[in-house]
Amino acid sequence: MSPSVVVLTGGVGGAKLALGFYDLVPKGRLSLIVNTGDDFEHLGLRICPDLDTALYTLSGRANPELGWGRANESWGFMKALAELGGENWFRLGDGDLALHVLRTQRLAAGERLSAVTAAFVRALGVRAALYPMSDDAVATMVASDDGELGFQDYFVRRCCEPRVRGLSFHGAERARLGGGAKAALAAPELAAIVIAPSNPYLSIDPILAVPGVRAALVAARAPVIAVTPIIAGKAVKGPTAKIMAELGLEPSPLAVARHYEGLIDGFVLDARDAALEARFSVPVWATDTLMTSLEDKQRVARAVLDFAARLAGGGR
Ligand code: FO1
Repeated sequence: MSPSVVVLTGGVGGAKLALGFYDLVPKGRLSLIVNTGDDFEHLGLRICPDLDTALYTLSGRANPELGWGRANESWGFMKALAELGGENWFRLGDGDLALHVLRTQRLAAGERLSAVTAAFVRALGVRAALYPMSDDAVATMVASDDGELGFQDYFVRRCCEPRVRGLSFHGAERARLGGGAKAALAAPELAAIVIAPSNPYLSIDPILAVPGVRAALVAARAPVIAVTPIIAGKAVKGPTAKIMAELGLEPSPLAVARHYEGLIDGFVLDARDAALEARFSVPVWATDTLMTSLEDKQRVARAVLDFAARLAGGGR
């Protein structure tokens, strides 16, 4: 059987790397385990932003300007909503709305989120598995100077402005890792488990908080490799560096690798930070990790696979 790859991912940054793997790994051999701590109910609809970013990215429908939602979107619904005095701080495009309406309907009819997601994956012709980290509800809560905020309240409504004091993942202790994700992590043909360059605190930690995920990473025969979300002290996108500073951490790839200590067998560092190489406690591979073009995404994905092969050959 051809080798498979599992990617633990949040939103935009993770989806970019996943797209790099999508074209590299034989079709059907890529699995994403996706953060659902950002999910929330809005206007009566179930919104799963990271699952949708992954779905739109792998199906070639992602909005490249926004980083979320669909390309070539129209906004008639939002205009009409605002006219009627509805909440418009969280923007739902007309095409995107169809996904949220259908998902809400199917969940209300008793289907599991993993099954609904798999149906969308098939409908949009994606030949990879997209697993929500759990079918059970987990909500990322942000303890801030302005009190405890729901994730989207913090991230979108408040534009990540409040100072973060801590994060918690409500419901995680009771959440169960889905069967598909569990099987993907334990597959004998697995070549690598990749922790995407998503925000470690907001996007990856909720996945790691689901009971069984950490143990599955430790037990995996394939190397576990994290890709840096920090380049030269800055996040490529989003509030990773700001949150690290607020949590009293130096915004550096070293701190990220330390955060994953005990779980990872290797760390992909950006070439701009190559001077830090000797200070890591796991093997490091330095490369240009900025992913703008499709070629960049494939290049980084290839580097991760080469690194995984080297680590596997070296007998971890
Ligand atoms: N992010 C924004 O910054 N503003 C929005 O209005 C917004 C709407 C939105 C709608 C659907 C969806 O799937 C995602 C959306 N996002 C929006 C992105 C999203 O909430 C965050 O980027 C993620 O939760 C973080 O990964």
